[in-house]
Amino acid sequence: MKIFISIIILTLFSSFSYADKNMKIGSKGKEGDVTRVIKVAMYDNYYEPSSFKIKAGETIKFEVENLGELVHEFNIANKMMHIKHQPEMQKMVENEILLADSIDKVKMKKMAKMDKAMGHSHSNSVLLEPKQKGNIIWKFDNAVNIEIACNVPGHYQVGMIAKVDIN
Ligand SMILES: [Cu+2]
Repeated sequence: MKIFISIIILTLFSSFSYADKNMKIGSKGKEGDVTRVIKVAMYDNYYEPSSFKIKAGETIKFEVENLGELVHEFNIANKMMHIKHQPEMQKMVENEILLADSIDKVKMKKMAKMDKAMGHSHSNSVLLEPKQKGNIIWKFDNAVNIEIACNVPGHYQVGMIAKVDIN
């Protein structure tokens, strides 16, 4: 019973802390609505390009490639969401799901059954091992104060943040 309750609390906590529907960050976009494709490279610890100019309402496909030697995240959110997401990433490190240069996918899947946050399944984020590629299609409607950042522990703190101008 105790375990059951803590699972519920964890689930509630992670859904409140991260996937807040009232956050004005835009929403997951559809392939057919894509108006522009932007290629992004992730290095240790920065993005190339390091800033983005976006028109309000635009649907962008980000083709992200990790060219660094560490695991990196490309996460479209705002500062508050990044700060709230960081303890989840820290917990993934503590559970040895998230390693410096790899992700233990088997452990990730297993842990995600107990704690959804450990699955790192977010439509606004892609978490990539070195040499991996991933895409995010994002519709920038009703999006304010956006930051694209990496929440692998320590990376946000050393400035792995890309500025996003929306107008
Ligand atoms: Cu990073």
